[in-house]
Amino acid sequence: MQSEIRKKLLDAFSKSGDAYLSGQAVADLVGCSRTAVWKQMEELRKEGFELEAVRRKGYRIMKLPEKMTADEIRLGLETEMLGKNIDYHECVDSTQKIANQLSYNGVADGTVVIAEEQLAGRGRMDRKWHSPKYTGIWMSIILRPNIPPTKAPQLTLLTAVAVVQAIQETTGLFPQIKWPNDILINGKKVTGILTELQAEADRIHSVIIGIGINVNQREDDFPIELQSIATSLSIQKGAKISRADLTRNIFKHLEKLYFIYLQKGFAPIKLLWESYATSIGKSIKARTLTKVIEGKALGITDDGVLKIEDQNGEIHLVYSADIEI
Ligand code: BTX
Repeated sequence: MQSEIRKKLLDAFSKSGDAYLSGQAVADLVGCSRTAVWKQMEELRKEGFELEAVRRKGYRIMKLPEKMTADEIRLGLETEMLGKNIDYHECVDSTQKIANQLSYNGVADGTVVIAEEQLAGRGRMDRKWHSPKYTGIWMSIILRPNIPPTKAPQLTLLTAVAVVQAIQETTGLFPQIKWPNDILINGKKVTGILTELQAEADRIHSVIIGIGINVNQREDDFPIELQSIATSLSIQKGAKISRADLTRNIFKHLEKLYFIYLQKGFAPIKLLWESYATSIGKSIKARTLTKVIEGKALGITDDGVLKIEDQNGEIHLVYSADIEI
């Protein structure tokens, strides 16, 4: 109940922008007493929101908190289902672990687990994902699409497109995608995506999409071994970036593409993905678990599988690999 009031309250402030909202107007919009409104305002203040209260005019939000709270993300959120339910944590081992558990317990489609810091952030194949406090976006999104498990890799590609679009909209930077899931700026990794499944042989229960974005790290916030391969949006932009704005934009773009995908399939997403891909048409080396394939990246199949043509003209389909360009 309290959180419902809070959601409506933030919704009202999102719509009012810089204008003041009177206590009575808020109470009417939210559908509760003025005392309840006042209590919620105090809660927002405790979270770090700076609120201005002016007699006979009402309230408005002056400054957002340094931390990326769930409420700050909700402020101005335009989605129908994605991010409506946010499970926010200060510090966790891995948001994937929590999302897996929540998903198993039947939580709503579009639920997102977000943490300010991860102590054991996971990459693919049990690799580590460096996730220091207050600097990045570390989140796991739970989706329940009605698709066979074989199609799940398409959602990784779809997510990469959504993240690129959201980064462009929020920062003006132009990232590129390296198959299947790395997002790079100037050749350095700014985002990693990890997709995990809860499924039976022919049916998906849920897809858990883990997204890690380096947002406000400085060069020396990265461990030495990552400094030559990783970067953050703020290093590239030369300015601090609002993590809440970017998160909200990711929800917006991801939901839009996801709805298109559910209606029309992968074809429209594939076109977009190819337009952002850095490796297509180039000579690449794909390291799979069992072998190394060298050749020209021709593109992806309708299922999101990478096609490589080697120097003998033989076409290889690559389902999972690390790519060197
Ligand atoms: P990946 O296997 O493609 O990339 C992992 C590799 O990337 C590491 O071995 C390391 O070389 C490098 N790396 C580690 N941390 C960073 C970083 N912060 N920036 C750039 N490069 C790095 C990519 O796996 C998938 C990552 C998903 C992370 C999200 S965060 C939220 C969710 N929870 C969780 O535990 N994982 C996901």
